[in-house]
Amino acid sequence: MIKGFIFDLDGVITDTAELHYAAWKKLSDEQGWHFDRELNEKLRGISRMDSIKVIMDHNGVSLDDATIVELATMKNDIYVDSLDDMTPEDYLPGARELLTHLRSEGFSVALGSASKNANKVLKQLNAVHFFDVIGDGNSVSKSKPAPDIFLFASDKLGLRPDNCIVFEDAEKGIDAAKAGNFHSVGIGPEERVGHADIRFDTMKQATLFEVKSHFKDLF
Ligand code: B16
Ligand code: MG
Repeated sequence: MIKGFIFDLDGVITDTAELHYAAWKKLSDEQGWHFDRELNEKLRGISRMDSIKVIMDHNGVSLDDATIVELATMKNDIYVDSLDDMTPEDYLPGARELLTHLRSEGFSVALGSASKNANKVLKQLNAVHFFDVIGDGNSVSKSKPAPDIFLFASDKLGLRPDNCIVFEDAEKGIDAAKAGNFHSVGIGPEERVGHADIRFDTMKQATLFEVKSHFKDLF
């Protein structure tokens, strides 16, 4: 039976991808690196340190570890500053409605995000009260496609993975959900999340009614 829901943050609750893009673009321009939206797509759902390595590989750059950390920190400072402008108007359409509905029906709800800034994002959105457990980039060391962040969340909720549905917008996020034996809902195009148990183009379509209709034997 489904008792809990675990949500990714960027691309599911809110679209911070655009802010990550602007911050990586500023850093890349300063470094003389090529960075565009196509490359930004490859960073969806992966950690900050993995992200900078993808950008460096793409540019044929190699640097010592201390410099890599310094540059990733510069990007993060730009990103965190830009979060100040985020408001409760910045939920992806349908996300707040779904979270409200889950609360009113008494489901357990957790966050399972790769971001180390998830708490700040949730505060800006005024979304903290929707979550019983917050799993973020500080909770586990192995990032998606490893299932660790979702296992952390289900464990803290006191639920087995097969009692939980994971919402994810990233290919590696769905891989992680499957690796952990969670049910999965993909948000986005077929080529990205077509391997989820069920897929919606946007969160607006992913209502509790639709989700229950798909997983009807589990409710
Ligand atoms: P930070 P999610 C992910 O969020 C983003 O999709 C990814 O682009 C970012 O690199 C990662 O968080 C780490 O974020 O630099 O804030 O720690 O989709 O897992 O909610
Ligand atoms: Mg995401």
